[in-house]
Amino acid sequence: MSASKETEGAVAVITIRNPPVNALSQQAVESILKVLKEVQFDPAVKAIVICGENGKFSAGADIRTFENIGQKSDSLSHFLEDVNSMAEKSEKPVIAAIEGVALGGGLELALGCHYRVAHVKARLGLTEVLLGIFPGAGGTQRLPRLIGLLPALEMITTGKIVFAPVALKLGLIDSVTEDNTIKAAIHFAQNVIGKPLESRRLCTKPIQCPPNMETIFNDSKIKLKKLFHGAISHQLCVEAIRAAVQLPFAEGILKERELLFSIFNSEQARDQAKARQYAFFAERRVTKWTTPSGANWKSASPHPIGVAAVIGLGTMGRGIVVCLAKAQIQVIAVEQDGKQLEMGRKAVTKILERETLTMQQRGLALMSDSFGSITFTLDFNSLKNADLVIEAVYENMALKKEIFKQLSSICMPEAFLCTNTSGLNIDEIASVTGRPHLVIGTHFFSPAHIMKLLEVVRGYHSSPTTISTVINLSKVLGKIGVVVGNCPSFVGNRMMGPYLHQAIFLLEDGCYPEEVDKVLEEFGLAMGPFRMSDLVGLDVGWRSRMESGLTGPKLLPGALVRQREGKRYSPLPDILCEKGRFGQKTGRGWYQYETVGGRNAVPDPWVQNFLHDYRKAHTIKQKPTSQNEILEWCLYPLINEGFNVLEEEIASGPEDIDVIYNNGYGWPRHMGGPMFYASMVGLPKVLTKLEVFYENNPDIPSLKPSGLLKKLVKQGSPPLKEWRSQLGYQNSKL
Ligand code: T1G
Ligand code: NAD
Repeated sequence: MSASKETEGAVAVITIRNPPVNALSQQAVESILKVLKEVQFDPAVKAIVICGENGKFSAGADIRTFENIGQKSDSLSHFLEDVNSMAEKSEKPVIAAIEGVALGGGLELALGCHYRVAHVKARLGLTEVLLGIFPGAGGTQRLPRLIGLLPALEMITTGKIVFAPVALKLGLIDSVTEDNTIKAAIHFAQNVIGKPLESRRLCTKPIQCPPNMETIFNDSKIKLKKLFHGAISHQLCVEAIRAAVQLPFAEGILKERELLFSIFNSEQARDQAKARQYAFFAERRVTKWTTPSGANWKSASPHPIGVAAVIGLGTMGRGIVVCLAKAQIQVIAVEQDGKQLEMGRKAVTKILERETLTMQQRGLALMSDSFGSITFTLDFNSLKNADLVIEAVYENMALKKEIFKQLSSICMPEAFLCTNTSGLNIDEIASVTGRPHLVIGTHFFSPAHIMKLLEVVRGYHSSPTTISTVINLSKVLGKIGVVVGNCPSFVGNRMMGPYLHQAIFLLEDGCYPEEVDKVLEEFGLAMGPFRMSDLVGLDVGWRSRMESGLTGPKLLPGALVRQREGKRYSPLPDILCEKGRFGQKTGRGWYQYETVGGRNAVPDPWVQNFLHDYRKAHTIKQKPTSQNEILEWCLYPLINEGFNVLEEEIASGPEDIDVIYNNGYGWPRHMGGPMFYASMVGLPKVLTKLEVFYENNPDIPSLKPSGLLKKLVKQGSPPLKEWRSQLGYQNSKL
């Protein structure tokens, strides 16, 4: 952990060294400060270049030292600002040579430099807000002075990362190179030796401000509130930028410090920061997968995938084709008939056109001007060339088995066979093939080209190489793969079950859809259960309930309306479907929409009357339910199912579940994930509530407290990072 100096003629090159990402620990910053002072006083040095070792400038403050988030990051930020200020005041030009990443404090350091030269593939951003804090080393004061108020507001409040070509357009950097960045920066430095530096010091630069600034700040706060419900750091970013506009630089720096300090002084803001930082490390943790049999990320090597095939180009298949093509993988896209093939082709082309536009806007076209080629075909024999096949046909076991049987005889013996099923038994699908060790679930989320999550469902026979190959593929696709076990609905959807049932029971008991949704959306979920059900389509669940005889023609005669096999059952969603209310796709569901396919959910008086009549017909007494009760009724059963999932070794740790919820189910990151949230609420409280719920509702089995939850409480509720050690196999072979 150090910074070293070499000289190239009159140019001193300071290299930051703190692998793997040159994070700015206290020691690293001290070291930079020391070398920077040294070169200031060296008469032979006429210009200074700052760079990072191993192709990375710096990923900012060392998050590993944030355990005591308050004190550490606060003092580190002050210290880093001293370095930035020293670089800025230097009488010798200081040039940042940016390769790889300049994020958070890394970019703040670069902003203290007089010039910035970046490699074309470098990524730059003030990402602190995503960790629940905000730039505390002058970033909120310097960035608006450099690139203007509006772009700075966007970058700082959202943590947006830009690639070098866009950074150049924004004026964030002075030069882009495709060659050796350090050499380019040295060359740049030689050319600016002796030139006046005053205009290069951002601390002296005025901010160009539009006249309607107050409106801009207020609108920004409203927008951020909608995007990140209840998240404090985003709002504080706006205040810090407001200070940059209203105050002289030195006072702005003090205000930035004061605001940062306010995060550490507020319990809620501190908890949010802890949750975000936990979520960051949880995503890294899940890459180190392990299975009950002892296979793990270290023991298996992935196979590269050059050619992939997708079967079925419906909602999911088309998105999957796009992901693969964008990752420059050659794709064979197969459909069952000409009409579906043509529809699939058109849909894929349209998404790719949109993606190209977005990539151009983000300055990415320079790097990847081509997608992997796509062959659209009806010919299953073309699958013989694929290294890996992803099946995405209708959710029907007989059909899937038929297809896997065919794949087993057509595909190369070493080809991996994946299914996108959202909950069917992987082992049953694998059983019809001659290679169950190469069969695995790849559960993408809709829209597949956007959602970051991939549940990788290991079957009983899935080999470590198969798991490793799919996890590696998820990285290549820019996704986060989480290895889970094989059980009905896997992890995410399985935990959704009790949550959705409970939300519907709340309607029977007196709530309205908009009331329940509001509570969960204010909590921070991207969508409440009813808006989400309307988006997915109520018919999806209805069909599966009909299939399993819970409703429809297969329902046994004499079944009670509100009970199935002794358990509480609500027929409300079935009745809505019988009335043709499938959600957005029919313009009516739990809400009404302005048009068929409309997205703007409006409370529907019809639903309110219907619920009123239903309660009356079934003599259900309307119970008043507080907002907090709604939250607990919905979230605690979901969390309880999470503990069951852990106990059954379906997920290997609480981090796995939280990563799934943060990336696939719109769980707010500043709440960490459902298991992290449970640990913050306190396990004894969650358990006590569930015990009461279950005692009063013995006909709802999902309320029965999980054995693992009880065990953890009995052991004094250890911190989340110790839960794994309570599970059967975790970490045993790591
Ligand atoms: N500190 C410590 N470790 C870090 C780190 C950091 N800032 N960034 C990454 N790592 C570790 C990571 O845990 C992993 O470790 C390894 O590096 C490789 O990362 C003063 C207070 C840089 C884009 O928000 O976004 O500056 O798991 O697997 O996919 O105002 O990591 O192998 O043991 O993610 O190539 C702001 C966070 C800090 C950047 C690389 N900085 N990092 O992605 O590899 S706050 C950030 C990232 C701050 C200032 C404030 C990404 C990456 P391990 P990786 P990657
Ligand atoms: P879909 O109905 O939109 O598309 C299925 C496609 O498969 C259709 O285009 C159909 O023509 C094609 N197909 C059917 N039989 C075929 C055959 N024999 N050969 C080739 N193509 C055939 O379905 P979807 O929503 O894309 O779902 C596909 C799979 O993904 C299902 O298993 C589903 O459970 C799962 N899934 C869906 C979602 C979602 O939100 N829609 C999310 C995750 C997983």
